[in-house]
Amino acid sequence: MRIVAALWLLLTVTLAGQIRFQDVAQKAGLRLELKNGAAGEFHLIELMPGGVAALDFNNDGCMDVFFTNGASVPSLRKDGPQYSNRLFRNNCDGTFIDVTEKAGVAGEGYSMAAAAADYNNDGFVDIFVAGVNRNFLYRNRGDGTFEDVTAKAGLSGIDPKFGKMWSISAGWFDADNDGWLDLFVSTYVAWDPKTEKPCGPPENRYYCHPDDYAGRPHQLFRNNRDGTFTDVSQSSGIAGSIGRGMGVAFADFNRDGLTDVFVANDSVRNFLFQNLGNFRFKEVGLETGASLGEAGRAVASMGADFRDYDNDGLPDIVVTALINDSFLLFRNLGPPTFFEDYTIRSALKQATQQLTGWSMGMFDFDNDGFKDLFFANSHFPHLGQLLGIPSPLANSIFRNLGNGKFADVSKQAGPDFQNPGFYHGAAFADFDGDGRIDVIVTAINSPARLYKNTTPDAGHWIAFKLVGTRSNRDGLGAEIQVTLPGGRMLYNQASTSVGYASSSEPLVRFGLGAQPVITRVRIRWPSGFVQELKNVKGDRVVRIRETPGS
Ligand SMILES: [Ca+2]
Ligand SMILES: [Ca+2]
Ligand SMILES: [Ca+2]
Ligand SMILES: [Ca+2]
Repeated sequence: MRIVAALWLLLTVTLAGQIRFQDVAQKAGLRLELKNGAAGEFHLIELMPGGVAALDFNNDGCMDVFFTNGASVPSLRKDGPQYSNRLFRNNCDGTFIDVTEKAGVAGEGYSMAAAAADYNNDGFVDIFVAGVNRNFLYRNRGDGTFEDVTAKAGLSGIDPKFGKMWSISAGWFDADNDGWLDLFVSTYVAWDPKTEKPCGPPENRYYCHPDDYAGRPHQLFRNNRDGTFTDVSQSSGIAGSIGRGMGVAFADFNRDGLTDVFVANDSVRNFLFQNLGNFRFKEVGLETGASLGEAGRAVASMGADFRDYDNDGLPDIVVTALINDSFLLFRNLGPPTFFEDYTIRSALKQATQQLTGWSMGMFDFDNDGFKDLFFANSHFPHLGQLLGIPSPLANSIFRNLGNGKFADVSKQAGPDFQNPGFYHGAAFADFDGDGRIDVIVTAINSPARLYKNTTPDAGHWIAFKLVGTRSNRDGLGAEIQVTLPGGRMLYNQASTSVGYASSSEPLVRFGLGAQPVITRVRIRWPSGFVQELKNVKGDRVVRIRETPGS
């Protein structure tokens, strides 16, 4: 068995090409310059925007793009088209067209994040937009237009105690596995432009440290299955842990069939909310080891993904952070203690120490059967003044070597990948349907990039489009185990909440290396139903409908 595994590894390593990206945003007509509204007053919100979503709003099989955008500061008004949120339809021919006006999703206020999923199970993906002091829910009518149902749904985000909140990320998951998606909203800090004090000497103003602002509770909204939601932040225990929330990622870390919630916190320890069932959560970050960096230090965490990088069936956590923190990798070793800090052992520490990362994702970019890491990077603006280094950075791609280590292969990823920028949001989808996962990345005050994955000699692949019947329609929370000829197993799960403030394709994707056919697929649906398929041909998207009793 060990020899077979070693040979398999050798084969995939030999076959896999260098991961490469080409920026095709301009050519594809995907034009969005993220505007943060900064006008020299150094309001904290200006540092944080840029969420983007990959979603198929018209069900033609081609992934579309929704960009969030900022507003004037301090008015928080989108007082010009430069601040409009934007929806681009994928024409399925390598180009996109701006359909914002027709779709009715230009938005209002200062937007931060997008979370896409089908909350009402009608087969059309809906969009939740999180922002400063106000959130929006757009219901997809199915005819290319969206209805603002925020008030009706009860999702404007006003907290009974704290009032208006600065929501910074959000994600859909089925907390109680009743077949209807619930909503988690990550809250940053108390912020009011009228009372925000200036920081730094008068002749050299700068942004204040997050420690200068009070934290606020995260929010959980239960889907009432009738288009309305109930705020269960208090009763669920979620509001009891106050951090400075940033990215949100979901997985079932302890394999009990209930989806758990990881929240990256800025300069406060990270939270892992264990789902106890019946809308009760317990924050177990410290006791499970998923909270702190080296030497028990809280890091300035921003984005996170919660997937199985070492194919042992247990979802792991990778977190982006600030310069000098290094990013974090928590490997899930199972019970009783679960997570252990593998940042050094995975070779991520040295390689990320001088980076500041925002959105990220754990996907198999060369389809060799091992999930790699993409990081959207940039230091805070004006950091140069303080540290004597430039703030714009190039993005990073780290290849999973299959032996527990990652290698920084960014420099070999092509000339388009070397351009520095103020990169923030990133969403992942196969926009051109060639089986190689692509990336859309936003950059503050400069054009978004669409990195087409042009990796030569990428391996075989398969992607599953889930259609839940008892489970939520998107199948979010479903876990898929793929068995390759020879017995090797790969794991992934359905989640659109990936990285920072962003939302990725709902498909569950696998790189298969040299194997064009898989021996077995086992799907554990959120309903608890387990479905199996045998001898499935790869290199295509396979639609799987949940069929209990079949
Ligand atoms: Ca589409
Ligand atoms: Ca819908
Ligand atoms: Ca890989
Ligand atoms: Ca592609």
